Amino acid sequence: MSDILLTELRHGVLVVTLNRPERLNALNVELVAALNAAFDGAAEDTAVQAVLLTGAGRGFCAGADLAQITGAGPKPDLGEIVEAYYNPLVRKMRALPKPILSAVNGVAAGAGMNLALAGDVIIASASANFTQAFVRIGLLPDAGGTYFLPRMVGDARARAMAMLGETLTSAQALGLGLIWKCFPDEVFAAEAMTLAANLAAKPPLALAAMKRAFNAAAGNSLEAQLDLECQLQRELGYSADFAEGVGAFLEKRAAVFTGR
Ligand code: T3D
Repeated sequence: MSDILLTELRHGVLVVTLNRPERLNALNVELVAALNAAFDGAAEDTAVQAVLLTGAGRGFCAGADLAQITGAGPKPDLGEIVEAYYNPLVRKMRALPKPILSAVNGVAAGAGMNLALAGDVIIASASANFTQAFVRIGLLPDAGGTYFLPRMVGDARARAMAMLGETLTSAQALGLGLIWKCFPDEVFAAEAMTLAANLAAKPPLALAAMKRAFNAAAGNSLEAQLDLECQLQRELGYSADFAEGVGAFLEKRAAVFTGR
C-alpha cells in the first residue's frame, strides 16, 4: 500500500500528512486522490472531530508535481486534472462539517499554498514561506486561489501575489492576515497538535454551523446572512451542547460537548 499520504487518529484529531518529502510533497494525482479519500473518510468517521493537515520533511507542499504534468508526450489537459482532482478536494474541505487546521511546516507553493488556504485555521512555522508560484510557469492560481486570496487579504494584495509570484515569509503572511499564528520551528508540531486537539474539544454542531455560515457569507447579502445565522442559531439553541455549555458556565466547570 502506498504511504504517499499518512493518516493517524489522535484524540479525535485526524492527522493527515503529505508524505513525499523528497519532492517537498508536490501533488501528483495519486496524492490528490488520497487526499480526497482522506477527507471523505473524515466526513463519515464520527471519531474524527478535527483534521490537522501538514507535510512531512522540510516542506508543506510545493504545488502540482511539475514532472508529472509536463515532460514528453502529448500535452495534458490541465482542466481535466483540476476538475477531477483539485476542485473536488477543495469542495470537500470547505464542506467538511469539522474544522481543518492547516499546519504549514515549510514552503507552501502554488496549489500547495491554496490547499492550506482551504483549511479553516491556518498556522505556520517561522521558517515556512508562501508563494503563488503559478505565474512563474505560465498558469493562474487554481485550487480556489483566486477566490480565497481576495477575500483574505483584499483584491489589491491578491492580484499582486498572483501576478508577481513573490515569496512571503510566515511573518509577512501573518501581517497580511493569511494565517492565524506563527510558531517557532522547534515547537511547531507540538503547538499544531495542541491547537487541533483544542478544536476537537469544541462543540461540534457549533463549529459545523460556523463553517456553513462562513461558506455562505461570501455569496450572501447581509439580509440572507442574517436569516441564515438566525436559522442556525435556532437549531443550536435546541442542542444538548448549548445546555451543557451554559450549565458548565453556571457551575464553574469545564464543558464536555457531545455533538448532540
Ligand atoms: O492540472 C494541474 O495539475 C495544474 C495545477 C497546477 C497547480 C500548481 O501548483 S502550479 C505551481 C507548481 N509549483 C511550482 O511551480 C513550485 C515549484 N518548486 C519551486 O519553485 C521550489 O522547489 C520551491 C520554491 C517550492 C522550493 O525551493 P527549494 O530551493 O527550497 O527546493 P528545491 O531544491 O527547488 O526542491 C527540492 C526538490 O523537490 C527538488 O528535487 P531534486 O532536485 O532534489 O531532485 C525539486 O525538483 C523538487 N520539487 C519541488 N517542487 C516540485 C518538485 N518536483 C516536482 N514538482 C514540484 N512542484
